[in-house]
Amino acid sequence: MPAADPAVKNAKTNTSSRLPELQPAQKIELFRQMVQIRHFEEKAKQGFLSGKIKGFCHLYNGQEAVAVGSISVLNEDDAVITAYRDHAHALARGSDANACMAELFGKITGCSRGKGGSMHFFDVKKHFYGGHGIVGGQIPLGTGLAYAQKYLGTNRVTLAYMGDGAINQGAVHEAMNLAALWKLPIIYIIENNEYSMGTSIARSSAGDPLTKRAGAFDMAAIQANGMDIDDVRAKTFEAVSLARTESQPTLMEIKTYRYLGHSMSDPGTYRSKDEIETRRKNDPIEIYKARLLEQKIATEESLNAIDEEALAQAQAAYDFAEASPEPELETVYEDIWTPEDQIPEFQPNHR
Ligand SMILES: Cc1ncc(C[n+]2csc(CCOP(=O)(O)OP(=O)(O)O)c2C)c(N)n1
Ligand SMILES: [Mg+2]
Repeated sequence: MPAADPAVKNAKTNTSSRLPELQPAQKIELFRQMVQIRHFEEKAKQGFLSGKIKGFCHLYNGQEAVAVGSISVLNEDDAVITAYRDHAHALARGSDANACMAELFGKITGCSRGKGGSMHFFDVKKHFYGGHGIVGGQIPLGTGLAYAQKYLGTNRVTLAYMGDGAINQGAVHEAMNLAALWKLPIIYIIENNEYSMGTSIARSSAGDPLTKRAGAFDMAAIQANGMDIDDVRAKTFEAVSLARTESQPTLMEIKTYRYLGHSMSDPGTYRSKDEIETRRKNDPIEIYKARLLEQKIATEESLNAIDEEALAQAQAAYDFAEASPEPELETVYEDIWTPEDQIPEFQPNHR
């Protein structure tokens, strides 16, 4: 895949602050997170195929550098919100892998107490606000998070992710209009994996690049290569700096590719095996691994050990999920929103 274009020229991007160079241990941590997500998804696939995970299940294989790279430039109290392909974002935000796997299994130990499933991970303590099944539905919600962050005088920002299909939803444009008007500290990230279910981007979206849409709102825009975690980090950092220092929104398009079907129920008849095999050769984990080796930051053996550890962790999460109990029937009446249950950090007296 060719490298993504540099910043789109209508961008009012901030070039003053520079992305700090990572320490070797931090680089290895990024590798670890991507590998953790890959193994988690492979286990989820196994759970679904064996009938233990039911309902919807959208996997993230191939897209790991997007969630890990972009979330890695955030502060811990910044907000993250995404669509239904949400396992990676929760894990990159630091959610417990056992609780995530248990959510897939519909168990009470899950991050949404087994009542959300794959599409509805949630972890308020990690400032992760879901996991949303309505295409584009998380974008007005994310815009609301950014509005609250600004209104309450916090210096926090929001990353709101969507797919390349979601950018065509009306509510996305309504939200972007308000974010530009009200100068909200939000970064809209389009994860362009080239498909909306079985429809290729060429058949679903007019206008290339998708960041052109930002021009209508005089909003900053930037593209990144989603197979290169360093590029994702650098570009997201620019957008986050603009949001944090000038309270300006940005539309990002991160070019990526998903290796597996849209969901576990997708037979995948709309693209060729050759296409997938070719794209797998540009794997974000392998690219980063080669870079770490070239920079002599790690050895082949040490990275293989991380891989094995991540596999063992995914297996442990799987075992934990299987052994966990189902939610009691009465829990169906719990966790229903009331004013007293509002998220504490968005209460007016909270800073
Ligand atoms: C409002 C709405 N319309 C249709 C659907 C059915 N649907 C689920 S996923 C999807 C495709 C979205 O593709 P994209 O935004 O590119 O995200 P990706 O799955 O590639 O991550 C569609 C049409 C839905 N969930 N919500
Ligand atoms: Mg897509």
